[in-house]
Amino acid sequence: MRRRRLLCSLLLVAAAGMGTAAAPPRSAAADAATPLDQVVPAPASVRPGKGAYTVSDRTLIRVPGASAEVKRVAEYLAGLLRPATGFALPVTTKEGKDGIVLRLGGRDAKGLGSEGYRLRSAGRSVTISATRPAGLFHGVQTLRQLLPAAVERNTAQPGPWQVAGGTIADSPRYGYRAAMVDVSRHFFGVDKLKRYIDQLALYKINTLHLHLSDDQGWRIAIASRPELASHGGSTQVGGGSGGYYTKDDYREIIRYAASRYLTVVPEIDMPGHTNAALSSYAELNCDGKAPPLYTGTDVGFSSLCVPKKETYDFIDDVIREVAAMTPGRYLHIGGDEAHSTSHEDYVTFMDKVQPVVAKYGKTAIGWHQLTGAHPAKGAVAQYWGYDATGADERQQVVDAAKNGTRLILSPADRSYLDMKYDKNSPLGLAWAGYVSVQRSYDWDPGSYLSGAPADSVMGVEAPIWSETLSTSAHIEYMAFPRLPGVAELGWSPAAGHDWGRYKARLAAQGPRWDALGIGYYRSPEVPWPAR
Ligand code: TNX
Repeated sequence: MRRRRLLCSLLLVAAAGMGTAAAPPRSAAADAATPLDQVVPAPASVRPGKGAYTVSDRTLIRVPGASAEVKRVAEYLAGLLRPATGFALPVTTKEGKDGIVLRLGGRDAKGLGSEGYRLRSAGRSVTISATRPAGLFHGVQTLRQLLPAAVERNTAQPGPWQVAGGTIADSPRYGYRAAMVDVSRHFFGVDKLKRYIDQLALYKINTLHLHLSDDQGWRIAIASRPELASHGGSTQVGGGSGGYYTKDDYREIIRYAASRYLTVVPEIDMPGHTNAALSSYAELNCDGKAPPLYTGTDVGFSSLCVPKKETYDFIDDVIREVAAMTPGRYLHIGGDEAHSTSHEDYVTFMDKVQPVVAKYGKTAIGWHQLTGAHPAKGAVAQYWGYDATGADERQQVVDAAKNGTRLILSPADRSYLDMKYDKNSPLGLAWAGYVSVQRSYDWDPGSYLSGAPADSVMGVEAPIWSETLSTSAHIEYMAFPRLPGVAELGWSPAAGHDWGRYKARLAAQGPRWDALGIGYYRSPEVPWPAR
């Protein structure tokens, strides 16, 4: 099998090489310009046109009559393009028909929703129109992918910098397109999160879910409960010093994510996955004794003490402070794998905690076990089951969806980026099986949970649990090339879903990741161009 794969990829490489050598001579424009439909996620609609726009040393980035926010998007675009092109690319509010134009409002922006955009490219200009700055930002990501991969390098490259002619009209299938990082099992500092946020933005992900607490570490400073961070955050899987975000760190993550049009969803996991908290405050334990910190990778052994009043004082403090620091509307309360909490206690606990989330102005998200209790009105359940998930458990989720609970889909055997690709993966876990690149892409969120109303699906998420991952390189090796597939499921219309065509588009992202310094897994399922 391995030899066959190796042979296959050698043949592909050989074929790619031959193709270039044997191709008839073409104009530089045709060679350089990426067809408008060759981006990830696939745009909702593409109309190819004539000619190509060339970014040059005379190109202006125009933001006619623009707000400060649109100017920031324009400066972001300029910041992306300047290093590799070597051009000045000044941002100007002057009207004009040439250059790169970012336009808020106008006829072209109509009907594309709060995140959609229209991109028109022709000989003299590329214009991106949107009703909201988020749409302009997503349009900028498309424009970026239409330019050669070398545009991602941070030193001057030869070009030419051409954008194929035509029109893209694009808007997302789902409003919730998330990636999760488990910063508890291993801590990832602010700079590492910023790096990942930049990578998520390239694929139009709009939500960053942070798994901030678990048995191995509490990662967010809570002023009324200082021991949570100072003690509970002081280690991680395998030992070592762990870490936590100060309130300023957390605000900086939120600010940076917002600058890339991502909203942060904080998760405080409870009543299980709480050893770090139980170790920090003895009163949270039914026996009043604080357990030692934990640096292993077992799950399901810890629980807050459900009958005690102290537990709810604690939860009020934590949710109040986290909610106050979080501008987004969602607050995730975990609720998974509470194997050390009786079912009765679990239901009691969730009945008491959900109103606290509402009291502080947030909407609760829980892992799908919440549907086995009484999900509050408006609550969201995040499905993380897999093929082996029991029919009853699935049915519970489906029934809740029929009763109005909205769903986020992150099936473990599809979208878990911490699952190994195959038996040779040096990192990751395999409890949900191996998750190949095709497997992570080849499913439909709209029909995945049969019986759940299609409109109960709020979106998709790609979580990355960090039991085996401790560096940005680890995250990137597991996320690339699977993350873009989940991003496409969240953004692109179901009608265009096609693994065969997708893998060709995905392959073209490889040189971009090389330029960005992303050490991705060169899966043999994908026809990567030769390096
Ligand atoms: C299950 S998914 C968990 C996590 C683990 C993960 C590892 C979920 C809600 N709980 O505690 O880290 O598996 O893949």
